[in-house]
Amino acid sequence: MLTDKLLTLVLVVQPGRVLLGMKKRGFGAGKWNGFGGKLLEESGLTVDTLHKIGNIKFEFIGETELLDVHIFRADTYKGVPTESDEMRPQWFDTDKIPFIQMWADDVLWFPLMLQKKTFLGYFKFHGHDVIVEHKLEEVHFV
Ligand code: 6OG
Repeated sequence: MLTDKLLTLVLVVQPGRVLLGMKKRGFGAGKWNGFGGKLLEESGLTVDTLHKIGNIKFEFIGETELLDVHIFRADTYKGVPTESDEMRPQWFDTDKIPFIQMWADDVLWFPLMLQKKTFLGYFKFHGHDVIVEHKLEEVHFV
């Protein structure tokens, strides 16, 4: 049986650039990603408005937890991106996003995010690197 684990992911997106954090420990360590709600605070930032842009469910073969990740976009923020024990923030030009050092699903949905589209997805992973099955669709309500 699969149990759902709810998680959030926040991407700060500005014209031509996106803020990512290098996850230093825990789940996804060694990968660039958006920020979990808590990690956004830890990185020295606050955001005013979060736009809900997506929901992706991740299944990992052999594991019983289904990650139910709710994805938000922030267009403005306050504060200075600051390294914490868990995350090292860095801006990337939108044409130089380091997909090779990111979760394999990101290359598929980042283009939708950058076009301000909203989407629903499901990804089944074998280990942490290989996608064996996926669905991704643009929707108008997330
Ligand atoms: P913490 O352990 O930091 O929560 N997350 C994923 N993000 C992407 N882009 N792809 C995935 O593919 C992900 N699986 C989880 C959700 C982990 C953070 O990582 C995100 C959370 O923001 C498998 O609390």
